[in-house]
Amino acid sequence: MSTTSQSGTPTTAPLRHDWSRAEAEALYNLPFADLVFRAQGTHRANFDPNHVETASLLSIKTGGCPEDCGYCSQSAHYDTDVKATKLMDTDAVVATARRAKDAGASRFCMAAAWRNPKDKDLDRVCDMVSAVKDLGLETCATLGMLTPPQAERLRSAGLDFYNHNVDTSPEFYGRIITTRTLQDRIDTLASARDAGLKICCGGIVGMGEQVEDRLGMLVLLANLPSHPESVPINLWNEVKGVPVNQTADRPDPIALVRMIAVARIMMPKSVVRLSAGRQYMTDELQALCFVAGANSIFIGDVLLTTKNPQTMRDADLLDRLGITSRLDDAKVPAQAAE
Ligand code: SAM
Ligand code: DTB
Ligand code: SF4
Repeated sequence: MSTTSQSGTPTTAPLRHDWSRAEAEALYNLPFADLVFRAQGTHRANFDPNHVETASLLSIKTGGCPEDCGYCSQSAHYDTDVKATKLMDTDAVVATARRAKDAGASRFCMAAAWRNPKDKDLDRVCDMVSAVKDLGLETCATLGMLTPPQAERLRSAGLDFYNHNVDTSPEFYGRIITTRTLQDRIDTLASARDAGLKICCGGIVGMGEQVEDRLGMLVLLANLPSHPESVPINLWNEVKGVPVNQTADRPDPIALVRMIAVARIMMPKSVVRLSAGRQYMTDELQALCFVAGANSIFIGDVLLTTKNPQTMRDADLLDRLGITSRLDDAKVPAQAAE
């Protein structure tokens, strides 16, 4: 069924993979009300506008990473406060996943600070994935670059989503990371997709990039062979000791809403996650992002190494907005959930 919004724009038009920068800019520069109206129309045509997905993150292997991502607390290239740890035990991961489920998470994402997993580590991650899946959670992993056989093994173990971000525009990419190329990332996304995994792919804003870079990133994502099922938009969470400190520039809140709206319009069926950086956002800004089409958040006091809003505060905000989520049927009170 195709519907037409009051602005005459079809809201369930076929998915496009040929977006130009000029088109993205034209959307971005619409008068704010027109842009948000159009994004909300697209959102309503594809999703319940009053529901958000709740994902929970766990760093299963922290720090000591050989990559030089200039925003990251876990890179071994920089002197940050993060201490490197070994890969967690499966039992501890599963216990954390169970708590996350009870606290209202629908998806559990396991993250490791690797350039790529070694096959012996992947055996253990596959065990974790199977056990977390058995709890009835959606599973996601983010482990760095994957070969096609590694992606297939993860899929066979029960992995639903693979998170691997493009991070920024092709033009700005080299200013942020030198140890792996954007093409490396695109190759990993292809391996994951070919193995039947759903893709979670987005990036970061607030590192000193221009609006054109943010739009360039959205065009890159929308023009992938298939749209990522999940698109995380991270606002850079400040980390001491990394190079991005020298360039960081938090976007104007209205610019962030505009970006979310453009993401919603260009990738109408993708879940857009308001990811890192919600700790800096007011309730009003988050509410505007939800109206503009964001429909997923990370819950829990910490992301990987940085802070996230308290679950109790999230539950209260969603309640005030009349937004449903799995937080509504959490088994444990939000303040005790962490
Ligand atoms: N090591 C794996 C990789 O990079 O593919 C997985 C984990 S990595 C932490 C996942 C993503 O988190 C990065 O690609 C980046 O987009 C985001 N991220 C990392 N540090 C961040 C920060 N300080 N603020 C916001 N987002 C961040
Ligand atoms: C994503 O795009 N955001 C998450 C998840 N994928 C792995 C990570 C955010 C990390 C924020 C910085 C930290 O806590 O270290
Ligand atoms: Fe390593 Fe991932 Fe951090 Fe880059 S973002 S330094 S790959 S943990």
